[in-house]
Amino acid sequence: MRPGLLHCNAVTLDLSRPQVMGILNVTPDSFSDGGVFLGASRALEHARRMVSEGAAIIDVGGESTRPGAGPVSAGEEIERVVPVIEAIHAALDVPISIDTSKPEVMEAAVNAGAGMINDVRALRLEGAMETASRLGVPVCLMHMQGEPANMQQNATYERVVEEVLDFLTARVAACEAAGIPRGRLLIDPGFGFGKTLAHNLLLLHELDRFLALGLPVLAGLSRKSMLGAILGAPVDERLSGSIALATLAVWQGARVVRAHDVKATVDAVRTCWAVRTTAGNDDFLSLGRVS
Ligand code: PT1
Repeated sequence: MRPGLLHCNAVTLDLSRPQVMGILNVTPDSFSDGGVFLGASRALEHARRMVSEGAAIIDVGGESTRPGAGPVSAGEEIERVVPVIEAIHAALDVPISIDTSKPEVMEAAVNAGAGMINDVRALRLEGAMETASRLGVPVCLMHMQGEPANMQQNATYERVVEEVLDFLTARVAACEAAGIPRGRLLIDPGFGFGKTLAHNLLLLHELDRFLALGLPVLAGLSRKSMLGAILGAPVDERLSGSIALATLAVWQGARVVRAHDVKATVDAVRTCWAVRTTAGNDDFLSLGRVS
């Protein structure tokens, strides 16, 4: 088994180079898609377009986790995501991740064809760890302080990078203890999840320190409010800023960039990687090493 190849339910995700994860929100209140992709056929159409633009994985989410978002029941989440996952799984040979924290949704999504779990709560909900272990698919563990409903109200850290690193290190150990091997894990510092602009900037500036865990790093920066704060731009005018942040993340070693604007992000990621891996930088090709 080649290092950097993740097996996602009969399809593989090649993380020997950085890849783009295309965002597919199936929530009525999606923060920038406005619920436009409700309905499995429209969702499939959007997934097909993202794959044609170079997305290596499609992230399907039925619970909004943007700041201020409220909770959704497991039944509602399953009703939103399962038809979409079934449609993509039947039509496209692309890995599908399920963006959820609920064990019932993880189970229904993997049974419908999802091949990865993307959990912003890092398997901390009751039953999530055991379910993810039993399902046997790769898992992305993300850091969040608080809950989406209130996470931006009182974000405090003494040393944000160290605290996020310690949290992820502990969650990786908990996964290993529960029978999820390291080779099945990705880590994510959780940009915008209980972090001020200063925290987000420092986490991105120091992102290469997360490579010390020896696991692929995922970065979700697309259209986020840190760009609103930097640029003073509304959510539909953050493309150039999103591309700049994606480029910086890949330069620092991120292997998955979660993005709305797939074509532009794929071009930026490929270009950045060409420079990053040119003569003298080939040690950067091996996962988890800082050049
Ligand atoms: C993310 C992520 C995610 N982000 C992973 N999954 C969201 N692994 C959903 C804002 O500040 O970064 N990594 N799933 C979307 N959540 C947010 C959070 C959207 C903050 C917007 C903001 O604007």
